[in-house]
Parts: sequence; C-alpha cells; structure tokens
Amino acid sequence: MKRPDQIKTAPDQGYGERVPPGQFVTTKFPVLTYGPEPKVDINTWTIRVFGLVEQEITLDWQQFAALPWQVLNADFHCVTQWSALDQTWEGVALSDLLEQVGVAPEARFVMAHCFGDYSTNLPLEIALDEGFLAHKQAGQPIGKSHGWPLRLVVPSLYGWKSAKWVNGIELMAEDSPGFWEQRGYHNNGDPWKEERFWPELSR
Ligand SMILES: Nc1nc2c(c(=O)[nH]1)N[C@H]1C(S)=C(S)[C@@H](COP(=O)(O)O)O[C@H]1N2
Ligand SMILES: [Mo]
Repeated sequence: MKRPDQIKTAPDQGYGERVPPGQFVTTKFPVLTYGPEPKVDINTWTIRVFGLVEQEITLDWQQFAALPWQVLNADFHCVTQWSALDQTWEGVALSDLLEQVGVAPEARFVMAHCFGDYSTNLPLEIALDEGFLAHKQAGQPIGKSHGWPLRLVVPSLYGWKSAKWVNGIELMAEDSPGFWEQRGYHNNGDPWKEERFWPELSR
C-alpha cells in the first residue's frame, strides 16, 4: 500500500472548532469501500455477538429490529479528509445490543466483523458510549453501498471505524488490529488528534 505522507492543507471554510483539523466539509456522502461490495440478503442476515460475553447470541433481522430503536445525529469524518456534518442515523445503540449478552468483566475491546471480511477494533468504552448500529440514514434505509441493512457508526472516530455490513460483534480482553489497522492506519483514529495513518505521521 502506498504511504500517504502528504496530507493536503484544508482551507478555512468558516466552521471554526466544529470541524477537526485537516478536514474539508462536503454536503455529499461519498462511498468509501475497499474491495467488492458484499451482497447481503436480509432474509438470511444475522448478527452474532460473541467472545467475552455471558451468553453468546445470534439475532436474525426480526429479532434485531425488536430491540429499542433510537435516532443519532452526528458529524462524520473520513480519514481521506472529507467531513459530512449533521448526519441522522436510526437504529440501535450498540450498548443495547450488548446488554442482551452481558459483557464479561474481562472484556475491554470490541472487534466489529462484516460481510466481506472487513473488520475494525474499538475500545469497549467508546463502543458502549457511542457505538450505534444504523439501519436508516436521513430517514431512509441506508443505501446498499453504505452498508445496508446494518452498519456501525462511531462518530468520534474516523469513518473507517464505522464498519458497513456488520454481522458480528466480538468482545475481547486484549486489543487486536482490524482490517485497516493492520495495514498502516492508526489504531485509535481520533480525528481531533489527526490519528490518520502510520502513527509516526500523526501531527
Ligand atoms: N465493511 C466496510 N466498512 C467500511 C469500509 C469498507 O471498506 N468496508 N470503509 C470505511 C471507510 S474508510 C469510511 S470513510 C466509511 C464510509 O462510509 P460510506 O461508504 O457509507 O460513506 O465506511 C467505513 N466502513
Ligand atoms: Mo474513510
């Protein structure tokens, strides 16, 4: 993979402290997918919650949709320097799904698994605070290329942590790098600290 050691300087668009450093605000929501887009059938769709849990579960779509539904409004920041403000998502808080299984006391990290073998890791604390499993965006079912029927949204971290086509949530004692984190992306991905690519390139 090419080492992106040139980060473009973002213009001052007048958003002040609202937008993290080095980001360009766009009114679009570009598709960013590595590799082919997985085909997902909602009739055979399941999500499995496993690892360090009291009781592993696998829910089908009907069972998942019966969990408490919420709305989340948040900004979205992609590491390729676009930010989309005020996105409205509808779905289920990850904490409500995790309540179903009971998180084991040793669990400290989460791995989100996806159709198509993408994955990404998160600290459990962030996952519980703000991890959101979205089925709708802007009042409509999310588009197929945006992760339909279910994607993770983690607003405080770069977009690659917002895994599309999620089908598994694994609870872990030790941290372990996901797809991009194994390929040079920063382990944490905090846009306010510009934790973009190779840790030594962060400003
Ligand atoms: N499964 C999967 N999820 C993914 C990606 C991917 O390639 N595969 N790309 C990530 C990246 S880099 C970003 S910025 C967001 C983009 O979401 P969007 O394509 O809906 O705009 O999805 C993230 N989730
Ligand atoms: Mo991204």
